[in-house]
Amino acid sequence: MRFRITLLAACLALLIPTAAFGQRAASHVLKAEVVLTIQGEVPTPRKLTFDDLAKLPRRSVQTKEPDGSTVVYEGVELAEVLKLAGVTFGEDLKGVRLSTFLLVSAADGLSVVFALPELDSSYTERLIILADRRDGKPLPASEVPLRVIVPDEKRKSRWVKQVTTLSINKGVSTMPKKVKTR
Ligand SMILES: Nc1nc2c(c(=O)[nH]1)N[C@H]1C(S)=C(S)[C@@H](COP(=O)(O)O)O[C@H]1N2
Ligand SMILES: [Mo]
Repeated sequence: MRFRITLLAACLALLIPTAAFGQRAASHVLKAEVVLTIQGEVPTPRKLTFDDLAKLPRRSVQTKEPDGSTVVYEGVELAEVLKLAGVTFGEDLKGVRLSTFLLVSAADGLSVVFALPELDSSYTERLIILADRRDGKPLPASEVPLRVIVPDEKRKSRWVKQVTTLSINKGVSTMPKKVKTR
């Protein structure tokens, strides 16, 4: 009996610090791990970790489920993330740049298109975010590490789950010539 208790105590003594260290190590690895790649026609392609994203302002949006209940998603503004790779908005977003587009890709292979003005607060009040929390909790496993939230978009087809990559693609526009008049 005594031996068993000693053995149990020894096991616990060994396990507790190991578990605590494991947890610390795991959360550290998660924060330093690349969660998002920004590539394509951007001035500075980036590989971002959660630590990089944590430096951006937090934004939250309230969305409606089909049954009428509300869900609050929280994360960072998609345009702010693209700015980390040198993508510019506002006054700069006009002319030939209006034919460039963002492709958001997910771990399961889904890729979805957004036009840049859809993300730009100088064009629209709608705030499209890359969320990492839902109703104050981490995203469900089916949506991690990041999900695009498009408030008020009635169909959720572009609410991409498990986002891995943002790529900016060149459009086909050339500088517009003067329209001919007679
Ligand atoms: N990665 C990924 N995201 C995705 C999809 C998908 O197939 N893969 N389906 C989309 C579609 S068509 C819908 S309707 C919504 C469903 O989201 P919900 O489970 O929150 O209702 O997720 C969207 N996001
Ligand atoms: Mo869907």
